[in-house]
Amino acid sequence: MTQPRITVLATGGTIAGKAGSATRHDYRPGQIGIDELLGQVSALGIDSQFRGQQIANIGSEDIGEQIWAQLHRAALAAINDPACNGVIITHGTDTVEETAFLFDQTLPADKPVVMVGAMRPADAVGSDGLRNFANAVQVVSDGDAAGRGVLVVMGDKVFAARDIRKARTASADAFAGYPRDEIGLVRPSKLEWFGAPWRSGEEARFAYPDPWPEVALIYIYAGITADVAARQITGKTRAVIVAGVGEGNMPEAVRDYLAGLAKAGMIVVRASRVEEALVDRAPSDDELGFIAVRALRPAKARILVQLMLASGKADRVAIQAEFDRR
Ligand code: DAS
Repeated sequence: MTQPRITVLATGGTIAGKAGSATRHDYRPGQIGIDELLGQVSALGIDSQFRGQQIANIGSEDIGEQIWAQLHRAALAAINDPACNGVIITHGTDTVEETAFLFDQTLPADKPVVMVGAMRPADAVGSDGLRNFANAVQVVSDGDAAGRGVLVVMGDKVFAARDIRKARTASADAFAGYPRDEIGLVRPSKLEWFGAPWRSGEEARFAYPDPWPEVALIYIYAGITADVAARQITGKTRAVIVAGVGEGNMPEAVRDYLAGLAKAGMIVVRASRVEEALVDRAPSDDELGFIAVRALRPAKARILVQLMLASGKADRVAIQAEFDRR
């Protein structure tokens, strides 16, 4: 079999980070360039050809529209290149779930795109970066990896973009999935999938947004007032995602305020701040003009609504249908 040809797009994060000491707690993300990382990978004896491209070298808390646009262009170019068999994106773990979901919705599903990060800097005791990278190579090179959307490899688990979230701040086992947990298990030498690809041959679901519509995200807590909620809405806001308590609940005054916005045409989506939440439509949603998020986390719901608004799909029924099919 010929060697898989893999494009590696590097953005930084802890997988490219160094502490300067094997035991220090603080460290700087994005210290190792793609050439150095691929040099370390070549010492692992992996039988693949890599083409590296440094898109950024930052902590993923700083990733946003500008770097997303560059990264998306590079990923699409690699997917369209017949000489490339798959794409690996190295990324910080803090926002990998958002980039994964955005790309999952805006890239075709016919070539594997695998994101990977690390929880421990490259020079820490028990550093996980190289192992995670070797696992990502195993996944991206697998004949069954395409048709599952964007995948994220963390530790020995493979997650789908819709499901993954960072669930812990300090552990090499920091990620979890919901409603599905991991969809595969991987080691540098072996890969097992739990189920067949479900998106084979699928085109990108949405065009890449330009410009990005403004969508607010309001985090609900005990005691939040309608005034505090209103401060997050500007004249340009086209939709609001409410990270509600429990099953997408909020204080009555906030609900009345948002129902007023919905009456005036604003898209209002009830999501939940609970880690594993399923927010179904309630009878009151019809009356109030709200949309129920189903299983998506608030930040991913925000991206989905932005994609829909940017594609001219501002209709409430269409947006609810989109959440229902996720
Ligand atoms: N600051 C984090 C980030 O870049 C660290 C990490 O990668 O885990 O997302």
